Amino acid sequence: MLEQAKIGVDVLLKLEEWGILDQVVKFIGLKTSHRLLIVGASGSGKTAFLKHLVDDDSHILADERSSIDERKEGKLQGSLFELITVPGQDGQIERGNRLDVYRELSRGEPVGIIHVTSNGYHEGPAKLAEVFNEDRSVRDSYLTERRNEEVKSIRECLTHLGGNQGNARWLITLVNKADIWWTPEHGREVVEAYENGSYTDVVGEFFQGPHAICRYSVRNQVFYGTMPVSGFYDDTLRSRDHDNLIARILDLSSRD
Ligand SMILES: Nc1nc2c(ncn2[C@@H]2O[C@H](COP(=O)(O)OP(=O)(O)O)[C@@H](O)[C@H]2O)c(=O)[nH]1
Ligand SMILES: [Mg+2]
Repeated sequence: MLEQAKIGVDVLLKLEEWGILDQVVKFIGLKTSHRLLIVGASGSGKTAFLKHLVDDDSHILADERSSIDERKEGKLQGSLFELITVPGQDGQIERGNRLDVYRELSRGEPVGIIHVTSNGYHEGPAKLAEVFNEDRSVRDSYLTERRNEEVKSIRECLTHLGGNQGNARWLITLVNKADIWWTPEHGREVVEAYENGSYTDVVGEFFQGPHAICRYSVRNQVFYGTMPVSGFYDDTLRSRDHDNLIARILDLSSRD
């Protein structure tokens, strides 16, 4: 979704396949503006995703932590999208900033929410010994703890923006970093855990609007410089997942 981006042919084909091309064409003709909130646990990939969407530059240093919200604007076929990330950490400053942004977004026009998750593969300032076993596999305890953080982050967000009176219009759960966890044998299970597991129960408690779950990967990156990518997630899948996401954003934003 680059500055002044046009909708690509593959996205149009997808919209046609879903039977919503007319709805989206009508919507983009209105050239309206929309707010998108990008939330998620620290290290799940929010900043990289934002840059990837707007600047086409996803290079983020692993220890580049943001303590306040980051905002960028992108135009897609004349419609303006304002994208806002909030910091994921638990520190006082970060939490305060996050809650300020939620309060701001609870007023005015409804908001589309993109929850960035990554099956627990959060990369940040953690010590390698916390993340890896001696044999260099990732500790189950690390992944479990980080997956709990993912649930915590969406619960907190929907506490403020969900509910009958809430300003959340739709939710996309981005299951990011597919380059790490996607394999033909087990990749589907990872996505299903977000579709059917306790994650969905928590979402359902606070939000009854439209919810889509999208596999995604911003880039290939060796996890903590230690664990290589799975090798099954190639550029064809990456661009297909990206088109699917853009089509889904257009679908959800253009519904009445
Ligand atoms: N392997 C992999 N790493 C990613 C992906 N997206 C982001 N990262 C890396 O994960 C780390 C944390 O990303 P960042 O955007 O800072 O996370 P944030 O704390 O949620 O803003 C960075 O080192 C990113 O380069 C991805 O799709 N795959
Ligand atoms: Mg960040």
